[in-house]
Amino acid sequence: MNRKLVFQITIVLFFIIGCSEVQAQNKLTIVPQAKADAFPLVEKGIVPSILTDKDDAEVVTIVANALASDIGLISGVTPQVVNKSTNEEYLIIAGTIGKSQLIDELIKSGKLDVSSVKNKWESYTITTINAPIAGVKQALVVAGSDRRGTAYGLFEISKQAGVSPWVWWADVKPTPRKSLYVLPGTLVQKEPSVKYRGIFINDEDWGLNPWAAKNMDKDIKDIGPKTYAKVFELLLRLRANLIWPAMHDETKAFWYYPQNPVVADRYGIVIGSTHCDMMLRSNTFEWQKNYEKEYGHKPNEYRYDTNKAEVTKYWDDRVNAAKNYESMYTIGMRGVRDGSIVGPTTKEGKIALLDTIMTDQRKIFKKYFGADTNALQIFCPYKEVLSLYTAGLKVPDDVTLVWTDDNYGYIRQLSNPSEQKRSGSSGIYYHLSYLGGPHDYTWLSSNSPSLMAYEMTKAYQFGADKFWVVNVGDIKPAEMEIEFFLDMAWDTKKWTPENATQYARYWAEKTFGAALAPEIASIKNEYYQLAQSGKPEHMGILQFDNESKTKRLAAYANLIEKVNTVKSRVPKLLQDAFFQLMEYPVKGAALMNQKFFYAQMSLEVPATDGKLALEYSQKSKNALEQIIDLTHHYNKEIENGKWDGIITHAPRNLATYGMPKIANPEILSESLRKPQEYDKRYLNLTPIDAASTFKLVSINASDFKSKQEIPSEKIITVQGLGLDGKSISRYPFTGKSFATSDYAKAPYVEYNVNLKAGQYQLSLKTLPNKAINKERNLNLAIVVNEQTPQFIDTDNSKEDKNWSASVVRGYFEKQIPLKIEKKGAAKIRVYILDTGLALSRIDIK
Ligand code: REL
Repeated sequence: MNRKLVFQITIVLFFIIGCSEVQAQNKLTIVPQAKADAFPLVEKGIVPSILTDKDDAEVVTIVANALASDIGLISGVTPQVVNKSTNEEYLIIAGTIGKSQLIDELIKSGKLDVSSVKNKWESYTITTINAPIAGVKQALVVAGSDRRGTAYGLFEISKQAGVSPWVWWADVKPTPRKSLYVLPGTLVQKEPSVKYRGIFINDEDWGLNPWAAKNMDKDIKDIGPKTYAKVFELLLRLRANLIWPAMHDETKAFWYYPQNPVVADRYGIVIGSTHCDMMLRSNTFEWQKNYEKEYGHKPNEYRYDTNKAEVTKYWDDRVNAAKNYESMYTIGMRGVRDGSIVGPTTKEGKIALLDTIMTDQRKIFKKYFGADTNALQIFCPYKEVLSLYTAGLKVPDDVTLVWTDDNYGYIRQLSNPSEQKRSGSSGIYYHLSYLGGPHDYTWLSSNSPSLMAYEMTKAYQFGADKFWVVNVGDIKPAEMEIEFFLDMAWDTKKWTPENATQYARYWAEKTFGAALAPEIASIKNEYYQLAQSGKPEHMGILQFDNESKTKRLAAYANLIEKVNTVKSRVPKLLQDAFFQLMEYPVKGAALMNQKFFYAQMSLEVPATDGKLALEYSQKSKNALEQIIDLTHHYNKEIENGKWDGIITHAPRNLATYGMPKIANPEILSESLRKPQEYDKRYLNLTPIDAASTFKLVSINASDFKSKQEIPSEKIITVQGLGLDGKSISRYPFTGKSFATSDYAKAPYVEYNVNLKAGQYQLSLKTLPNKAINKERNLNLAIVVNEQTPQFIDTDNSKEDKNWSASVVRGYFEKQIPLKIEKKGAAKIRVYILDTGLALSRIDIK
């Protein structure tokens, strides 16, 4: 190497190292050992008080108390939360800029610099200040740009001190410590990537609702203010700010209990409502059940063309009630529940009516807020509403367009260039849990971080930065997936398709400690991988070939063993957390596979081998019994029954959760023999073939021999995505789409295979994605041995008849004929014409 080059490299390294050091300082570091000038968070049984301003937003004091209780869990001593300075040498001072006198004084005196966060959205700075006020030696200061900024800042201290956001919701208890010190330095937290970030509690009838009725809001036997207070605290710990409350029949509407919105406001949480609950009304309860009580007469039909007066008043009254809260209104109209708007039957008629409805809804906003643009509004083109929108329905520019996934985690559509210019921007409604066809998945939670990162990064790159909400079912057991979704919403650059598979390790370390993290992460990732080709809830509608069954049984047996091994090393303090976050979902998934496979195997053994048939029948039955036992343990035994009612092994009593047909039904007890109910919608469902293992050649898409990229983008391998846990995709998603006539200019990958001369089938397996928007496609061009290209459209939205199968088995498949003229190495080149297409496997038979 010549000297000049060495010098240049040194300079570059100097800058890289220098910059990363500057960045490294922008963080809050809490360590167990005393260091010079470090702030003692816990020292010899002494903890500093937390000083807040009584004129600041209430959430600041609420979260200060939560932090105090977290420090109490760590040290055994709970700090006081005070409004006046005490005689202590050390204090935590927390407040909102412009709301807290003390914070404002510190700024004025030049001791606190808030220039990078002031007037920003939900930002904060945390710093140590020596001699901040008379008599105080040192303070740890949290200054928020607004009320939630301060709250997130306070919880950052708790998090860095080792307290998981799931400390209460999954009993992740922090490691006890005798001392903890905050190193001197400053953390400046910039604005979150996505402005409104939250969860939708849904299908709560057999989990959250019975549990809340039994353990939380016992007075009303429902999900009410006490439950919501805990939900809101969790949201703040997860740096979220929005709720779509529960809305099923068993639960009374959020607004029915006057304390619910009050609690939301105290916690600084924005109240919205789901895609069909317009204008913050919850129709299943408020229109169908409670209208007469509220209005003194029975309602006419919930439709706007014939019953405008009643519907308008119903909406108007809610806006009046909600006007002083931080609220977000869903506009437009659907049926009472998750169905199409009632009235006109043609598309044109529906569009015209929706147009009138939105105009009238905005008149209500004008009445209460001075201008129709002054209310936060979303429009959600969910299910059939998307087709009305794409057929020309106009949505006011300031309204946020909330795109949705197809209920299975694959986003249906994103903003085109002109939509990206809308002042209301766009957002996403995403599912981790779903009730509906082809088959519910409301029991466990298995949509992987890799899939979420792929879809949500794409959404963000296409402008969905205003609103992200995720359907979380009953919250439990979707803990890690919820946290990942909200972590992404907070900082979309931190978690991307390229590193999402590492999230499990990051999360496991924060939750269970560094020593156990590698094994826990590998269990989690394997759990997601197995669910990619068949969710536990879908095992009853999937047909696997024998080789796949054997492989899955072995893989799950291995997972159970790993769970047991790790469990034996988990500290006693975290045993219940481990059960909730790891053991129950992983074993549940494994046992669900065993239940179905052994049942099928019992029926397949030759009639002469009754012993084997009986053995398989027994194994199937044991699997179900173990699921029931584990569920009982979850509800009744852990944490002294704290979670009683939160989980059932048979949501909605669907047949899939019962005993499948076995060779020896006589071994079943009466209760196991009782058939579960089948939802009528599923009766005609033909089992769907899962990925088969038989083929001549199977190539993972990432095993290409060469590739050709184009400037300003690359071809990435997304770990944890697709059938074999690796898929390739163009990145970023905003790259150009190539017309088929231009295919030769598109990026490509090339594979070499050795085949005899002859006629074959080439099968391409991709993620069941949809084209990003109507102006783009999801095309591939396949060129074998420089022959003429064959074009393949992999857009799963265009193939409605295959959609169900694709999302359940986890891949979209297209087959083309492959002609090999002479024996030897064949060159298969795959041009990737579009972004948003993830190729996972190429099979030849
Ligand atoms: O039952 C309902 O109406 C809702 O639970 C569903 O329609 C929900 O909004 C939908 O997104 C499914 O998850």
